[in-house]
Amino acid sequence: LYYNWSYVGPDGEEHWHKHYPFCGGIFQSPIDIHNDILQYDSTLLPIELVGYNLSLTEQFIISNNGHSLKMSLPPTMYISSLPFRYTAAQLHLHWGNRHHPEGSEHSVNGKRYAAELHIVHYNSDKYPDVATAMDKADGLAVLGILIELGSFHPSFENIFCQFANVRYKDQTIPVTGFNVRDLLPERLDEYYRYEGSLTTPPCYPSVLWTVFRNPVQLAHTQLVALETALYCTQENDPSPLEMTDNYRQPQEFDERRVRVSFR
Ligand code: SG5
Ligand code: ZN
Repeated sequence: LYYNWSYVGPDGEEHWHKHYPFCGGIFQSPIDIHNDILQYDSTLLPIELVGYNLSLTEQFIISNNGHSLKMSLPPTMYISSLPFRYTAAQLHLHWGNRHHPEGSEHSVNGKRYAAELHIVHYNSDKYPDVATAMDKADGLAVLGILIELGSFHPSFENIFCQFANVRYKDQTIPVTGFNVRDLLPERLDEYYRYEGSLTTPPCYPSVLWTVFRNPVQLAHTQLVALETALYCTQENDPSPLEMTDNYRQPQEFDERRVRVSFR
């Protein structure tokens, strides 16, 4: 079912559409969020999160799938301020490399940030699980958190301290809970909103995107750890491939508008 894809070479993003036609289709993400396409929308309410403070006695799985680093999230965690309940499924990251540490997917007025955190949720009012929801127009809601270079962020260490255990593709490690709210910016009322897609194959146009206006900061040491710790390949692979630059280029956005919750 899942044909090989990558961010470079003969399986790179310009070839995705051959095996995954939606990648050449409509409503694609990410985009450059620039001033000319913004439209203030007074109906955009502050994002409200429930259950983001994960239990210290429960275990969650961090895994490397060869494209990113993911942490599974429990169904007790959801967004309550959208027209449907969107229940959390997983979080993952996109980043650049040590020499070009600009690896966010969304950019703002042409400026790419260092990295980007995605918290993927599915419409649990209408669909039983994320796999069923992921190709439905109202199936997914992803929160995008831009990451810039700055001061040390202790909460990200809950994930980053596991790098050594998931260096290679298909490795997994259980971790105990922490407060995922702490990975988000302080202000949850200022954000960009548009209808888009998964940023990786199969690129389904099923995502209600929320990208927060304010970035969070990681220290240089934390960014370098993210950029150098992981591999796209399995442990015994004779030609190891570093997991870097796992972001897609901005997609065309003619006719579409990004709604903004702030003036
Ligand atoms: C990453 O981005 C995720 C995908 C995610 C896509 O490739 O990969 C990881 O987190 C590494 C394990 O997540 C999975 O494959 C887990 C099932 O795809 C989905 O979330 C499908 C529902 C695309 O997500 S994104 O548009 O937010 N970037
Ligand atoms: Zn993503």
